[in-house]
Amino acid sequence: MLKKTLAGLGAGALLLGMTACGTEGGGGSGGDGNGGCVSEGGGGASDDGLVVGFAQVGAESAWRTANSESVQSAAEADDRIAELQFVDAQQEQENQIEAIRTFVTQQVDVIVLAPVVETGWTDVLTEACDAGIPVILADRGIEDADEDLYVTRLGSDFVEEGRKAGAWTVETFADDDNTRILELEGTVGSAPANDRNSGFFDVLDEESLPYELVDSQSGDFTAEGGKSVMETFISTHGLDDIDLLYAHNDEMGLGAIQAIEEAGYTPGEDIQIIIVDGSKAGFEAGVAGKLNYIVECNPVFGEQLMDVAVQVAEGEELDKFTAVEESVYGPDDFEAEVDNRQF
Ligand code: GZL
Repeated sequence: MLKKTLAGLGAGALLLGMTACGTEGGGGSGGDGNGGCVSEGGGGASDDGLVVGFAQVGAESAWRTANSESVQSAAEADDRIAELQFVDAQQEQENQIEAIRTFVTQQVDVIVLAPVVETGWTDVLTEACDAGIPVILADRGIEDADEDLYVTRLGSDFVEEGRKAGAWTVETFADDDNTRILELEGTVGSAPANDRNSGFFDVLDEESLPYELVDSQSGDFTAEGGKSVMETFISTHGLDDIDLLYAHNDEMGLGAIQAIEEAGYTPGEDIQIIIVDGSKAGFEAGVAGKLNYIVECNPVFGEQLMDVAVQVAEGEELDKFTAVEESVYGPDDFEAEVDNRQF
């Protein structure tokens, strides 16, 4: 039975420590990182199991909540894991940096980071490396310059997600002489925002679709942000000449749908809408005809992450990136899939 305690950590970050009753966390025994950071560790778990520190982005979306639940329940069920020290960084990079420094001080065996943005990690990941603690990236990535400071990334191929959205757009608007697009971008500087943008427009350009990006702003992956930005789009551009809204996640797309309806337009008809994630709420909006395409981004990879943590602690060589399986869904799929959604 694992005991859960909740303690404040830094400016608003929440530390959730799960420990087997009576079992203390293990010392750092970091595995051999791939690339430049090779620690003398690699001794694997102590007799009690691994102590894993996880610096999570926050709780901004259904996707994030499902991801946290998947990781926490997988750690709780896995006898190889003695303790998961979970920090909700409230979407603030400084909270994640502080959490990593705490993990180093406590000499956890493995650090897992879901980096809120791609840059600003060199110093703190070097500190983890110097302490002999291997780092795994979960979900989002960081800039290539720092790729030697983590062992592997387990998560989605965000460029491919953008390409899938682009391919549907090219097919859907193939006969139009100019497709006018609004884009709701994710958190500024984050890998999913950067890559879902580049993948999408790469395909439109490769296929020579005539289009105009009328406006693009970040809604920070939240419903409030999506609604607010969409209200600004509507007041600035109107919707009469807009063909498509490309929202980088469900929450922003659902927030935008509220704004579109409040402005007297019919989402899914007056303006076609693409969302990325595939939450139950997203599929319910699809069943209601309020959006037109869903690119799946899978948050349920907790068990796979525990396997990777054990492999890393034991110093196994791993590929730099492991993609989780994901699909796409159109209007003919929404009804059949909605009850299968896990978040
Ligand atoms: C993608 C993940 C994104 C989701 C959003 O892997 O980082 O962050 O698409 C979440 O819903 O906020």
